[in-house]
Amino acid sequence: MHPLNKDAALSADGASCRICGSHVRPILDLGSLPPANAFVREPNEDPGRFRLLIESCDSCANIQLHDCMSIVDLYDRYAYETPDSRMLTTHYQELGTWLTALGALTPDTFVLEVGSNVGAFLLHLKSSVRRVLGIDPARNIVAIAQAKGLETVCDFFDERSADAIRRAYGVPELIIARHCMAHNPDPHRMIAGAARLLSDAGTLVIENAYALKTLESNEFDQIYHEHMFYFTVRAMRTLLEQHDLRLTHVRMAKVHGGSVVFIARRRAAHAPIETSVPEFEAREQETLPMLLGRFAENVAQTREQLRELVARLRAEGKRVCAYGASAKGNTLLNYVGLTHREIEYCIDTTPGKQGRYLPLSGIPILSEERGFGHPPDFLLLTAWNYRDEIIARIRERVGSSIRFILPIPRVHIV
Ligand code: DWN
Repeated sequence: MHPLNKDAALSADGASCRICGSHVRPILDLGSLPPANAFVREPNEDPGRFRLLIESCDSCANIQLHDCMSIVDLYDRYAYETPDSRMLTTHYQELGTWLTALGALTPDTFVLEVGSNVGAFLLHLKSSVRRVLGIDPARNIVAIAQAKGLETVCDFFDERSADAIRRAYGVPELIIARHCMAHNPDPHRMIAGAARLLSDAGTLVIENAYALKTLESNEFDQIYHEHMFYFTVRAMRTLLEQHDLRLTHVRMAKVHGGSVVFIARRRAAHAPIETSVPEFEAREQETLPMLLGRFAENVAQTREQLRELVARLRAEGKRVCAYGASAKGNTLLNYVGLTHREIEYCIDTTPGKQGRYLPLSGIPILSEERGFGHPPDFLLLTAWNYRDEIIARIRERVGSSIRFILPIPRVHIV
């Protein structure tokens, strides 16, 4: 694991909104937890702990992490590889169909994906467009994408790298940033890069976990150091407008616990604004204060319920393991206080995670082969966002003896 610089990692900007500069107020403090993808080689290895405090802005409805770790420390080497998932594949298909219907994706399109990870989405598109290019800051992850034959630049995306891309590859008609716009303390830098590089009639697509869904469904485990923003539509529009970009469409997607897809074009292109934009914003205005107000209480309740449930099962002699060494799983386990004493091991299909331990909780990560050798009684689904496909696969493989603990939206067993 890449060593974290514990002294120089944090940067906090007083208490102002990093999108519009207004005053922010605290919403929820999860305490100090390890970085969620800091899988360790030894159960007791200390990856450092950093505060997870989120705050909200009444002016632009932005929700943000107060303390931001250095992005070099977070992404120089990176543990997350987009998994093979039926749900994600379906999402890529639906997203492609929508973008095609909007005229944003044609056989003549050059697509740049920001935060392209191992290239799952670009591989899906590659044969049907003119050119695909990825950019991602994690060296180990870029090497995997390149080995699949995907052109991928290893860098952070901003105005500087946007200029380098223009010089080396030309101007993309479509820039897509899926689940990475929140991964930077200053999203203005990424948006500025897109605004500089995009073709005049081009389309910028941003996908991110949707703040309203995170709050409504009590998905507090989405809070970790990589997620420096929890975007609402209003906050995203405020951000885009500062770069002469116009938010024209908004749409929900089922992936990652409920995501939102934003479409933006240059203001000068005079693209019409779909009714989805004001509709989403109206709903946010109506419900956000109430959702923010009760979030901390819901989170505390989940902690108590999950602790009690696992303690009861263990007292009854049941074996409890986890499935999915996800980033969110580490927030869940460490905030709730579950360790290798309660959770025997965690199963995950990512080869690079197997053989390591979850940070702080010290839970070993095993392959499916090893994990299902002697199946547990209960699996805590720490990758609950793939719930249906994971449960179906395990039932097919191991039978129906295993039961599943779902932590979200309320602790329950299926
Ligand atoms: O924003 C982010 C999201 C999109 O991805 C990142 N900051 C980090 C990452 O978050 P995560 O780790 O919570 O994402 P996933 O995709 O929910 O992680 C699922 C984990 O479960 C992965 O380690 C892969 C694993 N998995 C598995 O073992 N078997 C997943 C599936 C679908 C499976 O069948």
